[in-house]
Amino acid sequence: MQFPTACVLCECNCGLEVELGGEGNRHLVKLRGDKRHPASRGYACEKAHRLDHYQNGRDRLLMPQRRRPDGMFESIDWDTAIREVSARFAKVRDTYGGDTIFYYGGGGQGNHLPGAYATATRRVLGSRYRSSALAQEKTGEFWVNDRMMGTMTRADFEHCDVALFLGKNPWHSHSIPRARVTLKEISADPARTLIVIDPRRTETADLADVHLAVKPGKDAFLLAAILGVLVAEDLTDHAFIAAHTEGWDAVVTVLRQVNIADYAARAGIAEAEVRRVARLIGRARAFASFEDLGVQMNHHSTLVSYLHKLLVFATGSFGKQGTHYVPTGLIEFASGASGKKSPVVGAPIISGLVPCNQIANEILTDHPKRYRAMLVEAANPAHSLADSAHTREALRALDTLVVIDVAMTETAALADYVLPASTQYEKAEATFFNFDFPENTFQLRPRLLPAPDGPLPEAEIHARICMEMGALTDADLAPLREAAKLGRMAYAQVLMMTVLPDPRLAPLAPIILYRTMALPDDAREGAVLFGLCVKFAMEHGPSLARAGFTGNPLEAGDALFTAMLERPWGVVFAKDEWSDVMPRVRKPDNKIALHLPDLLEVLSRLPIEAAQLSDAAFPFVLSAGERRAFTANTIIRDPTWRKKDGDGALRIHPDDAAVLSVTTGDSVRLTTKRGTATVTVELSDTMQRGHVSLPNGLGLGYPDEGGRKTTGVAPNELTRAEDRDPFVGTPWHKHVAARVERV
Ligand SMILES: Nc1nc2c(c(=O)[nH]1)N[C@H]1C(S)=C(S)[C@@H](COP(=O)(O)OP(=O)(O)OC[C@H]3O[C@@H](n4cnc5c(=O)[nH]c(N)nc54)[C@H](O)[C@@H]3O)O[C@H]1N2
Ligand SMILES: Nc1nc2c(c(=O)[nH]1)N[C@H]1C(S)=C(S)[C@@H](COP(=O)(O)OP(=O)(O)OC[C@H]3O[C@@H](n4cnc5c(=O)[nH]c(N)nc54)[C@H](O)[C@@H]3O)O[C@H]1N2
Ligand code: SF4
Ligand SMILES: [Mo]
Repeated sequence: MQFPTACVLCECNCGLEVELGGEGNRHLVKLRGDKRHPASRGYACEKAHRLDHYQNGRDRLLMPQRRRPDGMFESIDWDTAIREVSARFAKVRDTYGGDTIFYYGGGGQGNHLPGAYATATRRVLGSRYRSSALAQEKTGEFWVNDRMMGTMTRADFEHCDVALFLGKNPWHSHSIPRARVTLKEISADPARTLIVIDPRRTETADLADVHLAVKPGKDAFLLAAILGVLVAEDLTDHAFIAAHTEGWDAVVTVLRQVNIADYAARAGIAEAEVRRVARLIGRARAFASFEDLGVQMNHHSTLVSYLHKLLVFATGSFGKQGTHYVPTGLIEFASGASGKKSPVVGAPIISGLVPCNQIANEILTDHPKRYRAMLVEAANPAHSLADSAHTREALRALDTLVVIDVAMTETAALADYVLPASTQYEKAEATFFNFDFPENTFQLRPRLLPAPDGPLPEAEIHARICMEMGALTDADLAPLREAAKLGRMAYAQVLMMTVLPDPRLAPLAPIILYRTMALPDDAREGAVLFGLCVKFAMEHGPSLARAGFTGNPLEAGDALFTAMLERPWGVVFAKDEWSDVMPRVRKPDNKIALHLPDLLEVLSRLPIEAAQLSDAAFPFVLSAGERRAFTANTIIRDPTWRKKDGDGALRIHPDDAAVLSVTTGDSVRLTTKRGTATVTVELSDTMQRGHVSLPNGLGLGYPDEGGRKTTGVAPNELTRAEDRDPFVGTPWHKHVAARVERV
């Protein structure tokens, strides 16, 4: 039997058909791309075939763990765990205020439902501050987008004629549906052009028509030079700029001052190549582009995000097929700055998230509003945040650390309580990372196999905590349970009349739905989606109707939810028109705001700023955390899942290796301002001289004969929290000053 589910190793969540087998029928033995999935349409990369290493990891947690006074963990039963965890949080809340309880995580690449249920727990705890990995990658882009458009954009690579990947290697990291198919199509078509800006000759660059091997960290110069050419050679879209934007004149004034030859040289690219690329982009029929970690975790990251957007808008590459669009999401999760600041260091909160690089600083202080307790769910900050040693110290300094995870992670190892979650194949799950256009899809994956005795789905854990803390009683739930027996419409009406208008109950709606809805057992954790479907129907009726879900919001939302249950391989929930895009710009008269004075100011003094960032004592630039064939954050902990690059080698140019007299397989000492590590090298002429790279997701401990063995280097043992963007605090993980020495 083949069951529909999805791959959980990257945000694409390709639809899969899976056959179970092996011991107890608990192994994912045969996996293949599911043709019925509306976005991935049968596509899957090589990683999906290794998913059983996730489902059947050896460091799986089966019982709640409590730290004993001697520092060791002991197993406890769930009643004790829920009682004690609730009491510990209540004590922190009642003594110091709920705003000292910090929430981190809420989802990973394949699971976003925990975060939806956690909103209830956060409310009960009075917790106000939170963060997730987005605040160390995407918040710069969110901030720029919000100021320019009040919303976000994505790009239509399937229909573009010129594609640009900026600091992004979709061959391995994906992030767009069926990435390799699309890349190969663009590459093979003589009428289409693939441009890659990356210091390394990546697998994507190998397919490209133009590869600009920018000097690490110099993208701001390169983009400024490209924009300078667009202006100097009059390659901009005057009609678009006049009709749909504000503030171009101020931008042009600065762009005219860009010394194109000098900036191209600083970026390490021949001026003629810069001009060629500017012309390709300026004359494109449909230009689509994507920026990612290579620039978002690098010097001048917010400035680069801004320049990148200017490139899109100056060429009118927005709102028509093959260009950029504003997707219709089931929920909206990206927003800008609220003006709210973090309580201790006053860091800007973007999209509701405290910058990751400031979290430890918010704890390691005697400030009265320091975070005292933390709930971490589906994330591994002790490994993924900058400066692991500093993060560990901060996590240890908390009164209470509770971790909800499937495995004994680096973060769980520091916790006071670890609550074992069922895996993503042992409960219903979904993600909200669906951004396609004009049709957007959503997959509610039903449970594939039962959880073993012990672990619980997060929905259940949050429900128990909320009930234990007295926020919700059986009396509150009784009317809904009764209504559920009468069918979904009757149920929805009681929900609308009794729960939503009640300020005490409304924030607990996710838990109430989970506890009272009549649902098939294998989709129970999907309950929260019912509320989201109805909310979506209220806000996006026309998109939903075009996708075939009609009626009043309750009927249309219910029809969508029903379709999710009936089509577990995925549903098209929104159909849009390209003409819908422009009106989605949430600015006066729907006009895009091109003039961001603070960022333009940085641009005008770029050479001075850049000079301050170099450091002669460290001749190498380390990209700490590259995506490779067998990396998937820290989702799979078993090192044998990797078919190649088992230890996660340090890639280095052969000429640099020759100077050091080392070759592939040798060990070198890698030193940064933060730490030092011994690592195996791999010679690779895809690297530039002076640039070395380490993969992400390595350096994990895993049970081995006679103890735990760590494989590879954890990148954040080598990074510093202060190396971050001055505006929004995103880290510079792709640009770590380093030294490499022979051992
Ligand atoms: N296989 C795999 N896929 C993944 C993941 C994974 O762990 N493994 N993780 C997922 C996640 S969470 C994310 S956020 C995405 C990230 O996806 P990507 O951003 O594509 O991933 P990276 O490999 O970290 O960085 C991309 C590129 O930036 C380049 N780069 C380094 N320095 C510079 C620079 O100065 N300028 C420019 N222009 N480029 C530079 C690197 O050479 C690299 O090719 O991947 C997702 N997909
Ligand atoms: N130096 C450096 N640091 C980086 C990066 C880099 O490129 N370089 N990349 C950054 C980026 S882009 C990202 S996205 C982050 C990723 O880092 P994190 O956001 O910390 O997340 P993951 O490593 O994906 O860890 C996911 C966790 O979820 C657990 N898990 C899996 N399934 C379930 C489940 O069903 N329920 C629960 N409760 N837990 C589950 C896994 O065991 C794992 O512990 O790392 C960031 N850190
Ligand atoms: S790793 Fe990403 S691209 Fe590969 S199969 Fe899984 S979800 Fe799809
Ligand atoms: Mo990420």
